[in-house]
Amino acid sequence: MRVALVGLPFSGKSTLFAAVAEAGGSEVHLDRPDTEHLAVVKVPDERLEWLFELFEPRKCVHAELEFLDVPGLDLTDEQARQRARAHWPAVRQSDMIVFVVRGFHDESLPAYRGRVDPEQDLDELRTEMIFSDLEQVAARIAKLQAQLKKPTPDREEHARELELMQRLQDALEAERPLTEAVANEAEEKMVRAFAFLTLKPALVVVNCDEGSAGQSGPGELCGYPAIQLSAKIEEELARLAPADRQEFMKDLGIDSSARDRLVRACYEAMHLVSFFTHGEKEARAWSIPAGTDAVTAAAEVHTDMARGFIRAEVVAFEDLRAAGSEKAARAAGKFRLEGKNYIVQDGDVIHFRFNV
Ligand SMILES: Nc1nc2c(ncn2[C@@H]2O[C@H](COP(=O)(O)OP(=O)(O)OP(=O)(O)O)[C@@H](O)[C@H]2O)c(=O)[nH]1
Ligand SMILES: [Mg+2]
Repeated sequence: MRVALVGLPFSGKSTLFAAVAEAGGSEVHLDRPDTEHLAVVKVPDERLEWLFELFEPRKCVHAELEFLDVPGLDLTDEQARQRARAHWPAVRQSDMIVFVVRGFHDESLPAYRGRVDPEQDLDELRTEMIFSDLEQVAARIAKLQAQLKKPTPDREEHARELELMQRLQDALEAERPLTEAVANEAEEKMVRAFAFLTLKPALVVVNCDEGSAGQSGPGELCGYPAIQLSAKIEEELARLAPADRQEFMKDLGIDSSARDRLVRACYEAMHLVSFFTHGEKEARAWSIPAGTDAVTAAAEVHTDMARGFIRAEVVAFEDLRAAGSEKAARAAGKFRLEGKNYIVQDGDVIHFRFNV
């Protein structure tokens, strides 16, 4: 899963990116400010660490999330805007968008358009995304209309798609969310290849003043879920030794690091859940969309496990932790045998039984 950090110039994207990447054990080299940078971040999960200590396999393998640091989008003049638009394809290839907006005040760093106003910044970004999606929709409509003039065998399908694209166009022009315009799964399939920006899960990070770093923030902004943090403080935190970090965080009233909060918020926005597997070799966390069935989850681990799926032996993490050991959890009747259609729950510890 890839998360794109998107924002207007100098909102603190690269500072946040560095903080998250460094805390996630990955080195960052921000040598070129005009290109995207990618970092792979381990998803923190104390449940996985608990399992690792209990079962003592050789390795502990965290789930991973990719963060893409996108250069700031300057929309103040046409030339800059052209350059900004060159970054949308990379954002389209990402699974979700994190808007990083400036909420900090700093006289030495002139604010974009002379304002520190997260809502207006978000509105400007959203308008640009709508514009970009509209262009794609218009191009597709023109193409479909041309095709419909010819007696091709796919006429019916094209007509259906044209009707859908026109509906999307109406929604975008009225600044209504595309999620409302796409009516069902079949339509969702039809639009998937376009990777519309305004259809992506999104989250806002308000990069606030250092003094507000410990405050919880607005919760929601312009209809997006929002969190608040100070990128600058988080970057300093990420560089400290873990022991000093705890103390510094306590002083500032920060209860969890930017990486932890951001990753958690991204999981929520993408509706991802985690399940765990363990064996002699490793204890491992896996991420899947909420609502995934057992056989699809098994395919994540190994295609053979899905092909030869017999049963999933499942214990909820909290039941295992409460029992204290696998043996005790079994004795308490906490292990279940589930079939292919079982919907995997967040925190399930699973042993797949299969036969190939
Ligand atoms: N005071 C203050 N300055 C910050 C904060 N975050 C970033 N800055 C400063 O703002 C400037 C830009 O930070 P970057 O992280 O490079 O911002 P960016 O959004 O990546 O910038 P572009 O990629 O050029 O759009 C740097 O001088 C940072 O030190 C913050 O939370 N508080
Ligand atoms: Mg940057």
